[in-house]
Amino acid sequence: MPGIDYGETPHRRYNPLTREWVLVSPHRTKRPWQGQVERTTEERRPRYDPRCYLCPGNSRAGGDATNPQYTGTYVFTNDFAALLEDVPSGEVNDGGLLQARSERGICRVVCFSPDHSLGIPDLSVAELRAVVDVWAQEYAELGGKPHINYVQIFQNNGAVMGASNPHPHGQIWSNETVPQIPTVETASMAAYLAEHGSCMLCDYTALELERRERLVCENDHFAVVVPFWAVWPFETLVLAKRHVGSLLDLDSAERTGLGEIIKRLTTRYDNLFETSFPYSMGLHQQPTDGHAHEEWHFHIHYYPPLLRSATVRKFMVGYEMLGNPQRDVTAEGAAQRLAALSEVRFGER
Ligand code: H2U
Ligand code: ZN
Repeated sequence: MPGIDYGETPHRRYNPLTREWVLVSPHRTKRPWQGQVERTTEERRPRYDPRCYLCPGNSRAGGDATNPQYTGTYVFTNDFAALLEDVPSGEVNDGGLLQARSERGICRVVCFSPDHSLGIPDLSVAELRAVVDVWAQEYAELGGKPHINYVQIFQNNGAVMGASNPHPHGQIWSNETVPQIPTVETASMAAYLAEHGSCMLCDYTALELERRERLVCENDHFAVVVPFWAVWPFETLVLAKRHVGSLLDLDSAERTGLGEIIKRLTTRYDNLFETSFPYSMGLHQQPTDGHAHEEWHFHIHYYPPLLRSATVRKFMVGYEMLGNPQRDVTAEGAAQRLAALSEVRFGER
């Protein structure tokens, strides 16, 4: 069979990490748009907000706790944690249809900066490096506990993605059971290693660095691509150039490189629609279940919902809830748009 004209022909693409498919309908980008396209005005925030439960010195919503006068990053156990350390262990199994298991875990909140007014692109490379350091420290500490087999570090950025507060912060949920998505990724990477004798994401990074059609930006240590199989319009994948399983395998230059690439990527995102760009992002690191996980290749997923402006977002509805995800703009088209943007944030130009 001949190849596919990705920019013209409806086709399906395979995600080798999650083993899912996405329907790509490039011909639909020509369809008329009659919805609203608004510009949002940037809300200016104070550097300290007396009502913010994450600002230094303020008391939290959870009750008794008060934040210290922290000057860098600050981590605390989530006052409304989804997972708890102390739960009675129990199991329901009626032979198939009804299965349940108690689950133990620890949830933390990470404040990236004491300054309430800052977004991620406003943080300096040194400040972002400090965030990487605190992530590494938490991964080591939580993952080192015998009953914690997986540590998920993530950030909801912007109210539309569920961030409850504009103060720069992220979350960590860690628990006994490796969750679904990293479980599938582990199986995929292990099967690839067994079959090819090489790492899936090392090979994928090399492919993208050679072709460059989906490359957004890179530095010595990381590459950012809109993955071939992206579902969200401007989804990106941050790939470590070296085969590392977690932040703990990064040397000092690589940790700084990670902070730098996060700053550059989020600046590009903000410049795309000249707005503080919403997203959920998360680090995928090897499970902390005591196995070596040679197949694991550290990466970060960015899932932003915006489609065509600061106010027009993609919804995963209809066919996508019932069949499989679908996109119109190709990954290559999205990558070219992101690659063409400035790395100086629009407000500062
Ligand atoms: P999000 O913005 O991603 O929701 O993260 C904020 C977290 O902070 C959220 O999980 C917690 C919420 O439970 N939180 C506290 O732990 N203490 C508080 O005083 C308020 C919010
Ligand atoms: Zn604050």
